[in-house]
Order: sequence, then structure tokens, then C-alpha cells
Amino acid sequence: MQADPVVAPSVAAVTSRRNCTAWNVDGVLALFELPFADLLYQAQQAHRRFFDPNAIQLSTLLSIKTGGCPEDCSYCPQSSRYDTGVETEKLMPLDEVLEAAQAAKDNGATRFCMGAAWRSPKPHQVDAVADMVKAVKDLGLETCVTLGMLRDGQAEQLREAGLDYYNHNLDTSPEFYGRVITTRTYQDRLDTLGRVRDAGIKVCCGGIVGLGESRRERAGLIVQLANMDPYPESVPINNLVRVQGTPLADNASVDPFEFVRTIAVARITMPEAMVRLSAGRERMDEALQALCFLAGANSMFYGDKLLVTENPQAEADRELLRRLGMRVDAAAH
Ligand code: SAM
Ligand code: DTB
Ligand code: SF4
Repeated sequence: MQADPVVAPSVAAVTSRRNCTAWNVDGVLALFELPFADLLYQAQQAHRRFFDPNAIQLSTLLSIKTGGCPEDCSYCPQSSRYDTGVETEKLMPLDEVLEAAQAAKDNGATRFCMGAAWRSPKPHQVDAVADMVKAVKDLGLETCVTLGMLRDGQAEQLREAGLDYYNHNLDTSPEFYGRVITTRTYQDRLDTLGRVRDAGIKVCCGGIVGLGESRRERAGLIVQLANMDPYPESVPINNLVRVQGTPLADNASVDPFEFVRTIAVARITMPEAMVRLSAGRERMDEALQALCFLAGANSMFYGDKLLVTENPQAEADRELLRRLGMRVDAAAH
């Protein structure tokens, strides 16, 4: 029996990141509730309008300042509030960062993302990261950093150093957010994202599936992202990595098809964004990752480590892409 086709009211109107249509939670929820095949069909149509579905962009992560973070993000192994076994380290010296960036480039990554376990960087820390951005950019890589909340002028300083992307996630819906983090507000995050956008840096912003949120709350996150004007250039969708010692260590895992649905809904509502299959691949088999690509994911983290947790081996990823006939392309066009 053929289910009634549900076409979100605004799909046809979404033609440009700069001409956003207002999405609402019920409309996005209707997408989530489509039969799986119909949802993936819509996602593939959206994907093929702007991208080559056989192309993927690869970003490699490096934790340049690990652990000891004062924030209480309940998923995070780097918060000093939880005993997760992550050692606190100082900011990594420039030469070590460059060595890792060169290795990432040699392995085939096109973007290098540097993450720091800070609530908000201090001026001298931004100076040091700006030097890293300049040097990594000079290697011929795209640059991305995620440093926490930014104050006035800091985004501009990073832009001048050659920063291409700033990652700052909303993580979840505004309604569920207070159950996950109490040390910074949703509005704090939106303010930092505004500073990044105003400085002319590309925005990388997404969230996490598996925090204990409902489907409606997952839809609420997508609404926030898709209604940004313009919506982010890059949208990481993370599957919670459950780390012992964090408050979410024993969370139930989310139905894998629900994760694929989240990617598909992100693709339909933000058709021109790079949608990144992010944390959590270590627990996904190859068939599930292939479904994520079919749902519209066209980017992933590549390299044996995320920030502090494991990621699939680069060699295994190259083999997966080869078997699927996918090629690496910085723009995925
Ligand atoms: N400290 C900065 C901040 O939070 O703004 C930047 C680094 S922080 C580790 C970057 C993002 O990683 C978080 O916003 C969250 O979305 C993601 N993340 C952290 N721990 C995770 C986990 N255990 N599973 C999935 N995603 C996680
Ligand atoms: C994002 O959305 N996911 C990445 C990146 N942006 C910085 C981080 C994932 C972290 C997973 C747990 C860890 O290794 O710390
Ligand atoms: Fe700190 Fe970022 Fe981890 Fe939150 S997610 S505890 S801000 S490192």
C-alpha cells in the first residue's frame, strides 16, 4: 500500500542558503515521520540538486587543547566535572599542530579542524590559534577551529588569519538544551554564531542525536539550524559517543534508522549545506554508513581519532569509499 505522500510545505521554495524558508517543528516532524523510503527519496532529490552524490569531503580533527574544561556539557569527556580518564593538557605547540596537519593532508583530508576544550578563549590563546590557522592554511588545507564562545573582535582576528570555518554546535533543541548543559545558554551559542557570521567566516553548526531527546526535540534542533539566515554552510550530525564517567554514559542508543532519518531531514531542509556524518561512526557498520550517504551526508571526519575518542581507521574508510565508488572532493560537487 502506498502511504500518502507528505511533502513538507516549503521544500519547493528552498532554493538558496540565502533565501531561507521558515520551517516549523510540525513541518519538520512530518518529514521525520515519512516512510523511510519516501524520506530517503526526497533527501536524494535534494542532494542531487546541488551535489554529486558520489563525492565526499573529508575533514581531519585535532585536539589542540585537551581536557580540563570548566563547562558541564553532559556528553563531553573533556569536562573537568566528570571523571573520564582524559588528562588535561596544555595548548599544543605550533610545530606539532603542523606535523599533524601535514599528515592529514598526505592522507587525503582537505580540511583540518582544530578543537580546544575551552569555555571561551583568552586573547593570548586566540593569538596562538591564529598563528596555527595561518600556518595550516599555508599547507593548502581548509581551516576550521572550535574554541567555544567568542567575544567581540575575536572572530575577525581569526578571519584575518585565514580561518575558513568556525564550528560551534547548538547540540539540541532549545527546549531540551537545559537538560544537557547548564553553564552556557542557547542564546550564548546563537550570539557566538552571529559573531562568526558577521566576521565573514563560514559557519559549521549542528548537533548530537542520542542525548535522550525526543523526535520532536530532534526536529526542534533542525528547525533552529534550517531557519538561520543563511543556514550553516556545514552541518555536523553527531551520534552520541557514550563515554564512561559522563552523565550520559548509560543512555539508550538511538535506533540507527532514526539517525539516518536525522541526516535525511537535515539534507532536505538545508539542501546546499555540507551535511557531515560526524561522531559515532565507530559504532556504525559499513551498511549503516552507506545509508547515511544515501540520506545525503556528503562529508565525514577522517582520521583515526576524533578529539579524544576513536574514529574508524583511515585505511578502512578509504576501502569503504572505494567499495561504494565514492570519490573525495573538497566541495563534493
Ligand atoms: N569546547 C568547544 C565548545 O564546546 O564549543 C569546542 C569543542 S566541543 C568538544 C565540540 C562539539 O563536539 C560539541 O559541541 C559537541 O557537539 C561535540 N561532542 C562532544 N562530545 C561528544 C560526544 N561524546 N559525542 C558526540 N559529540 C560530542
Ligand atoms: C563536531 O560536531 N563533532 C566534532 C567536532 N565538531 C569538533 C567533535 C566530536 C567529539 C566526539 C567526542 C570526542 O572525541 O571528544
Ligand atoms: Fe567544554 Fe566543549 Fe566539552 Fe562543553 S563540549 S565540556 S565546552 S570541551
